[in-house]
Amino acid sequence: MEKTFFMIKPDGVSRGLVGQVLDRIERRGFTIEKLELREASSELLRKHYEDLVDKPFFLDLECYMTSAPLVIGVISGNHVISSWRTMMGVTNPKDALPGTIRGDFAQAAEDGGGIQNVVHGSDSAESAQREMNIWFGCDL
Ligand code: DAT
Ligand code: MG
Repeated sequence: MEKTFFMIKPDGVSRGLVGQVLDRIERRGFTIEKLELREASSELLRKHYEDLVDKPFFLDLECYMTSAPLVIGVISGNHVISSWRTMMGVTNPKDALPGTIRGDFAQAAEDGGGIQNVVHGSDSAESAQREMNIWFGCDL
């Protein structure tokens, strides 16, 4: 049984989409193992997105992710890491297919604007373990 780390990002929380996202997780048969409403500190975010801190869009990303509370959690199930990525849809809502969370709930950014795409999910078993450690640490 796999576990993955997920988030409902500040746009998802402030737009009132928490229930609909959790509903999709439960409908799919995945188990919610952990769930918390959190304010993300810049320090934690820099760890979480350590591969992106040097990108030109990082400041936008940091402002977006610290703009309002987010929901973090751990879900488990068979092949949950890749299945949750499929349920989310691709990174840019412009290209996300209908039926995916990003394709159903997110809108493409203005040209040059930052991406707000409602949800996060770890992209591998290594990332899942790393992100669970960052956000839940000893609490796991
Ligand atoms: P994902 O969230 O699909 O795993 P990622 O890990 O490559 O995508 O990027 C993390 C977040 O950073 C993404 O959800 C939105 C933002 N982002 C990524 N690429 C971007 C870009 N080219 N312009 C603006 N924001 C971007
Ligand atoms: Mg990613």
